Amino acid sequence: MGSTIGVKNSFGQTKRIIVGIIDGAIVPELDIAVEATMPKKHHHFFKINGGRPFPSEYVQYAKNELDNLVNKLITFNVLVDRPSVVDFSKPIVTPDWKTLGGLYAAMPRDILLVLDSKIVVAPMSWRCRYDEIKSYNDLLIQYAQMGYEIIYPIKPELKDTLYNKANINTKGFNSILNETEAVFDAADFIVIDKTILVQKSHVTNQAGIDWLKMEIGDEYEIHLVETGDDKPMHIDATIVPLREGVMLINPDRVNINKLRYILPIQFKNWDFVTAPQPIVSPKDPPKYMSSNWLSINIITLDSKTVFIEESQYTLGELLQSYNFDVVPIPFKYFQCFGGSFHCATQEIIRE
Ligand code: DAV
Repeated sequence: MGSTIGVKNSFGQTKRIIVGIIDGAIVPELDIAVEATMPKKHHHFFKINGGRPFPSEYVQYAKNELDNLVNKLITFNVLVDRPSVVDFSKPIVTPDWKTLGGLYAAMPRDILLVLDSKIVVAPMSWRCRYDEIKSYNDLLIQYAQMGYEIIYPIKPELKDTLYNKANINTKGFNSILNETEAVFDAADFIVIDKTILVQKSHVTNQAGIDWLKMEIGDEYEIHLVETGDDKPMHIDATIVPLREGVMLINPDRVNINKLRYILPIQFKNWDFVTAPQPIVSPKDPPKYMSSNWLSINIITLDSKTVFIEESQYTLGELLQSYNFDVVPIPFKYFQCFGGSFHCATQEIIRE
């Protein structure tokens, strides 16, 4: 390994990446935060199974898919790190509240925001994710020894007073979070060199964005992006930068003309590419925690190579027409858990 650390170029060659694990994944209970974001048709599943393990056959298949993804990354000479297995089956207890259990360490994109050689640990707003960082502590110690600066915001308390229950079912997006403390998930941010795009969502509030501005604002320009996502939680199935000058767009959530208008000047000449509708089969396992738009939750390893779910061939054809080398990979069972390739990974070194 050379001496380079950090993500030097957002579209550069990926050299080191974290891939999440699905071991011991626990179903979150249907609290306000989960109810606000999870598909209505699965609310009953959360109500009945909250605090218990996810169906073991889905976990096992997803684990195989993750291992296959890791092997694929290795063939591209990428060094892969994995979080540690911790027990998510125990309740999380604070003086103010108690959960039935934790969640998983499947989605490093949600919890770690990598800004060159700074790693910000997201102050997440789901109570079941309060201790999720434990799975990453061994890695963070290693990264600190390599020269990364690990940044911890004030840990949010996540008291009842943070959540506006009345906003769960309003028409259009009204966040269930108020501004009583700073919270965000890293997956609501897109980092393109020194520009950061961020959306407010049901897991990211203005106080969280302001905290990040205060922490890194001299070095990075942070731009708020509003989309038409009426249940926003993470921006990475809505707008997906692919390489310098090319951004994939979810046409159900984003009006390209509006987006072009609100983005800063450096995006004026970018190609905004309309993604095809997701390909869905009745035989697909349930997407308990997301929409079908996980189809565009893809990763670009460098400015040419893109990993997509193998069933999304219309997306593959579109990307090929933009001169990408498309690598189709099976990932349907992992998608039961709320993410796809982008959520399941976090680049640590990119040159
Ligand atoms: O359902 O579109 C996907 C992103 C999850 N990290 C959705 C959200």
